[in-house]
Order: sequence, then structure tokens, then C-alpha cells
Amino acid sequence: MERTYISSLKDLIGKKVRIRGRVDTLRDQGKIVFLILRDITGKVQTVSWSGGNIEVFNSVKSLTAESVVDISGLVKEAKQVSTGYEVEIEEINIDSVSKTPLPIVIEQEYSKNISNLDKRLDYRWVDLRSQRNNLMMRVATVMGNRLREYCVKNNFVEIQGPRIISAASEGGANVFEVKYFDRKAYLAQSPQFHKQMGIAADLDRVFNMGPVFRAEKSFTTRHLTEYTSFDVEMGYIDSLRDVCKFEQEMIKFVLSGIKEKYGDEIKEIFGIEIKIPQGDFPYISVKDIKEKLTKAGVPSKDDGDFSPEEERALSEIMEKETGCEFVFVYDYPHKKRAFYHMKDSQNPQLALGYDLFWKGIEITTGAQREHRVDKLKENAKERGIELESLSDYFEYFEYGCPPHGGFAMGTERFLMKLLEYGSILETTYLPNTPNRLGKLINVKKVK
Ligand code: AMO
Repeated sequence: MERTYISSLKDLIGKKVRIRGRVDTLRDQGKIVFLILRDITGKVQTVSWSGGNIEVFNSVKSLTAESVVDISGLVKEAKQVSTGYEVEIEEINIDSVSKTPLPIVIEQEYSKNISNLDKRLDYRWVDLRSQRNNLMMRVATVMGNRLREYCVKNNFVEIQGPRIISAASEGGANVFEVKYFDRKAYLAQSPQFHKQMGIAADLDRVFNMGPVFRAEKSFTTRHLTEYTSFDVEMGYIDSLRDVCKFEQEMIKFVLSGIKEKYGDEIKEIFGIEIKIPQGDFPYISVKDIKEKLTKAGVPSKDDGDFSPEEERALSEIMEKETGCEFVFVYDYPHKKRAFYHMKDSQNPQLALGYDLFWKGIEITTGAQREHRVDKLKENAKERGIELESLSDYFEYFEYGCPPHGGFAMGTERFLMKLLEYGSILETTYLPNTPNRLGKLINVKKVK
């Protein structure tokens, strides 16, 4: 018999079904045992009693919570159950027995003492079984699909830039070096150079979704050493605003897809109402937002960048003023940005780049790129970059390259903000950080 998912049972009252999943809870009442079975679509009460098949009854009684079982039985109306039905167990196969107790507490509903994050991440495969995390992973799937779908319907081509590369794109300090036969290579911090290559290759508009690596010793709630970047590059733009407009519409498309599919569940499980922004996102210069921050009494250490405190405050201020949770900030000093950002021709101290903030953190960086190779080399020289080290990259612009721009969004950060998790580690399937490679590693050993 084929497996039926639990969510379909409501239409199958009076029918025999086969359901597979995990023992959520077992309530042994002596002559009758209630087994709450859980699969990815929900939970159902199943029941066995001593007056029925005694072998089945004894098997059910012997089970532990979180064991994996394969049950066949009859779906029966049951007025006393909240769903209105239950499954009377006729056969049971025990696929896998779980040890007890579980190494971590994963659900608030069972205990207020949910295990601490490090311990939960050590047992991530158990942690991901919680309702919240299970939903988070399903939402992440829709997010990825919608990001792709939006690009594809706007005539983008998907690329997969190489992850082992010969030169760092985002600055030398936070790059992982790897041995590549008898020479040095690097793990890509971003597909930056190779998405720009797609423009020089006449793919017109490209996107790339995949892992990137940052050798950054940041122990924060927003940094990973490996994350999934959603990268976009668009040819033939007129200005940076084209890039921002594209991104804002893409975000609306992603949010509406998530709301449509999981809005109700997100509301029930996370208590969050997904808001779809209307109209254009506010767009404000660094100078103007710094002024607002000063007025609000938020200290600034750096004219061209924002501290986490400033990021939180700038989001709050702009949301209060405009009603929009998202805000584009532009006109950063060029020296604070990547060398490949184009300089503003009116004021070459400034870069034609932006950051997008959402609920207090930066989720995206974007820019118009310098496609004129002489100027690009000048920018690199100003930063003290050895031109020879980027010779492959410079060549992309030597055989004609359209004006272009693009951005990259950290998908784990997006999900973290969407579902209001306190840490990016929670919205990463198996997070790597300076002191965590799957499991916790000794921090002292991380030099
Ligand atoms: P940037 O370095 O700002 O820009 O990264 C873009 C976005 O990636 C996310 N992000 C991170 N997420 C988790 N852990 C990290 N350590 C981390 N670092 C960055 C953030 C950030 O906004 N090539 C440019 C983009 C471009 O111009 O197209 C770049 O990589 O959400």
C-alpha cells in the first residue's frame, strides 16, 4: 500500500491507510495506548488496545518517543479528538527505535527549558525536527524557488561561478586559502568576478545562488564563515536605481510567495504576519541618515559605515517615518566600498553603491560596477591591489562590456529577519562559524 501523508487523512474517513513517520508522544493508559504520529504534514492520533491484535498492541506499548514507525490502519471518526478522526492501528512496523531521553529539548510546548543554541546545533538533526525549524526549512525552500523564479521570468540566466578561485574579490583579509595542487587558491567570498564575466559574455542578466566563504572571526548573530548568497548581475542598466528597483520587486515577489504558501502556518507557529511592502522602498543617502541618527542621539564612530546599534536605529527611524520595513542607503564613501564599485562622476569621493537594511540589519550590498577597464585598474591601484593578481578579471572588460550592476543577498539573514530568529545560526541548515564546523570546535585552536 502507498504511503498517505497525515494532512490527507481528513478526506479518508472509513478507508484503510498506510502512514509513516515519527512517534511524537505515546500515552499508555493500560489497556489502551494512544500514539501521536507526526510526519512533515502534521500529527494524528493513532490507537491500539489490548482487545485487538495483541502483538500489535505490545509493539506499540514498547515504543519510545521519536521512534520511526510504519502503520497501517483504519481512519475512523472520533468526536473526542480535536481533528474529528483517529487511526485504528491494524499493523505496525518499527523502522527505527529512538534512544531516550533525547539529547536536547526542542519544543517549547514540552518544556520551557529549551536547550541552549550550541547544544541544539550539536544535535542539529534532532533540533530541525521542531515545528518551528521544520517550517523554517520549508519556507527557505519557497524563498529559494521564488528568488530563482523571479529572475527567470525576467530573462535572467542562471550561472554557477566556481567556488575555488585564483584571486579574492572582496579583499584579502577574510579569505580562506586552499592548496590547489602545487599552488595557492582561494574559496570564493562571492561570485562577484564571475557574475560580471556573465555580463561580458553577453548573457545580459545573470544570477547565482550558492555557497560563499568568509574567513571572518566574527562571533555575532549575523555572521557565518560559509553562507548561501543570492547574487544578481544586470547588464545595460542606466543607473543604480535600476538595480534597487529590481531588488525591491524581487523581494515583494518572494514575500508574497511565502505568504501565499505558508502565511497561516507562520502566523500560527511564529506569531508573525508577513507584510508585503507597497510602492518603492525608501532611498536615503548615508549623510541624510547619519543626520537623523545624530538627532536621535545615536552615536556614530564612522562617517561611512554603520555600527550594529546604528543599523537597528536607522531601520526604526525609517520605518516610523515611511511605514516601510526596508530601506536602501546609498552614497557611501568610495574608499569604504569594494574597488569594483563605480565612482559617482559628480562626486568621485562617493560610490554608486547601496546597502539594503531590513529590521535592523544589512541584508544586501549592491552597486553599479566600473566597466571601463582603465578606471577599474585605477580604483584597484588606489587600494594598493597588485594589478597582476587580478589580470584575469581585468581582461573580462577588454573586449567590450556593457554597463552593469548587481547585488548579493545573504539568504540566511533574509530568513532570520523574516521569521525573527535571534541568530543566523538558527536559519542555516548546518552552520559553520569560527568555532563550529558542524559541531563545536575548540575556540582556542582557532587562530
Ligand atoms: P557583501 O560582502 O556585503 O557584498 O555581502 C553581501 C551580503 O551577504 C551577506 N553576508 C553574510 N551573511 C552571513 N555571514 C557573513 N559573514 C556575511 N557576509 C555578508 C549580507 C550581505 O549584505 N560582492 C558583493 C555583493 C555585490 O556587490 O553584488 C558582496 O559580497 O547579507
